[in-house]
Amino acid sequence: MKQYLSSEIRNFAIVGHGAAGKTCLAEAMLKLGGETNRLGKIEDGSTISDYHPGEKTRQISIHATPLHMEWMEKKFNMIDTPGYSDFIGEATGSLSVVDLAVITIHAVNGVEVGTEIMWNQATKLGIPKMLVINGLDKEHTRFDEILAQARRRFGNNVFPMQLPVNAGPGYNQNIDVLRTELITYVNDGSGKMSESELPEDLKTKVKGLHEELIEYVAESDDSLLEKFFDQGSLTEEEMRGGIHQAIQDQTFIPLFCTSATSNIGVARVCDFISKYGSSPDDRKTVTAQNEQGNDVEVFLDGSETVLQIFKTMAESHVGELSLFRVYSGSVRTGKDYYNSDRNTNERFGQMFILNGKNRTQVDQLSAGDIAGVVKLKNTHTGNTLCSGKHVTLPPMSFPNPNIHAAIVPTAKGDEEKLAIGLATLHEEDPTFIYRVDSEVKQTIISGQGELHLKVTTERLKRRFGIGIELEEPKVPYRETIMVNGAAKYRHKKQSGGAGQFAEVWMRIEPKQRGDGVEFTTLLWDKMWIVFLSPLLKKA
Ligand SMILES: Nc1nc2c(ncn2[C@@H]2O[C@H](COP(=O)(O)OP(=O)(O)OP(=O)(O)O)[C@@H](O)[C@H]2O)c(=O)[nH]1
Ligand SMILES: [Mg+2]
Repeated sequence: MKQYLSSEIRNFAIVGHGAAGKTCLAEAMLKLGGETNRLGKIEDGSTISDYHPGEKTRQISIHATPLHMEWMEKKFNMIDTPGYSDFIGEATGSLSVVDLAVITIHAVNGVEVGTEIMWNQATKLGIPKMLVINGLDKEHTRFDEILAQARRRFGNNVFPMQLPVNAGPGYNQNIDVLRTELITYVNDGSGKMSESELPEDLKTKVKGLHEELIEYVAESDDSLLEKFFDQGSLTEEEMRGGIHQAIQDQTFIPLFCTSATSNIGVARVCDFISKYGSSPDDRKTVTAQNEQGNDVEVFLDGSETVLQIFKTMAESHVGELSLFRVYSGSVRTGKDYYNSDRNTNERFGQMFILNGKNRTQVDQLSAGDIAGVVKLKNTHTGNTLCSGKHVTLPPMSFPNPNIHAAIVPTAKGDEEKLAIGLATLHEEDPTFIYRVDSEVKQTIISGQGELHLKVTTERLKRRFGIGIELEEPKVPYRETIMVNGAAKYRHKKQSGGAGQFAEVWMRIEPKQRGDGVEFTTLLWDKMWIVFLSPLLKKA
């Protein structure tokens, strides 16, 4: 595999609500890119991206899957992410290492909660976005409504680069707004297309939009604006830089139309990403910290290597792989890099680029590229490795867990296996957390939702051969004093000799929450008065 320059790389994540067609879109791209010769189906469990057993049986994506292909001499590093909210950490983690978010919207359901979450996350990370309305071959699609909805939610700068001509079963034509032409796709899944002149009625439909697009682009650059006033229009060539800049500035959010399962419209999405999409050159610097804890800039064209591990995968067919993105310099097999988070050196062995479970060996990578390296000794997700001055890139942020369960091995003596299994799964998925609670004597696992815990514990059983059961986590029983109370006890004993007599008075009063516990004893002649304040310590 050739070594690509940063300007030739397109790193993007395909994100969106569950079942919007992200995996099918990735599959159609891989078919176009020649990485597969048949369009795999979700229903058959035959897509390149959803290859894990849990994904095949449930017919949903569970893991972020790195994929790659070449399109118009550009290397696409794409990450297909799950849309199901339980696996949101996979999607947010992926967004933090790409330069473009391809947000997929369901052509019938429109903008959904997962669409908005991904939009907001990409915005937070400062990543440019493009939208794809997918599934336009379905019945009851609502393109115009969804476009209006997207504009309401995401802003009027959402702009349709294409319009579907015959949405619904048999869909195979789009209007290309940039070129004002009709694109007709062959309905055989090959993604092949032909361009022709627009019929008169469609020409009028698209005329206004085309002019709007030129104005948008002209406004992104003064010299283009001048040309626009001189010539009254702009050619596609002249618009190229303007479109790229407008996407970077997010003054313009392009929207595309596809049917991923029939490979309609996908080729134009690839063309667009290749010509106008972000490359690592658009994020030339990242801020890291030096050993003294001061901010320092890491430059893409720097000569020393800086890379970050964004995901760890440990699977039977690949062994343990650490996926990384290079932020500066280049990376070579056989070289040592310093892990600044763990203060240890790591020798880089074999490196691979992946397409689901298929891997291709690479020996050298340029800044901006993404790949995996086989088992490192002591490196974990989020760690920075470097060759020059020691720097640490900001840690990746993951959502907090919101559901908990207690896990128990069914066989005696499996406790150690369980500990190793839980540690491995946490390493692969930082949103899966475990801890041993010594108070209730249970091992508590935590995650994003019931399905997340179910899927993760299934992997624990499958991969580590441990029989386990899930139980409700116990709640430690604690009490507190809420109201005032008083009691009196009299002790009297006269069984020969000197008699015994005592009286105990006790008063209990609540203190302010968090003020702790206070015991006061007053000894008063033969009478003891005991004041007890509440047991508020742990309440
Ligand atoms: N008719 C039609 N069905 C589609 C299209 N794209 C996806 N589907 C179907 O929609 C379902 C979900 O597709 P996926 O590609 O798994 O969707 P996803 O967004 O990857 O789903 P998650 O990763 O689980 O969030 C599957 O049954 C697909 O066959 C499309 O363009 N047209
Ligand atoms: Mg998927």
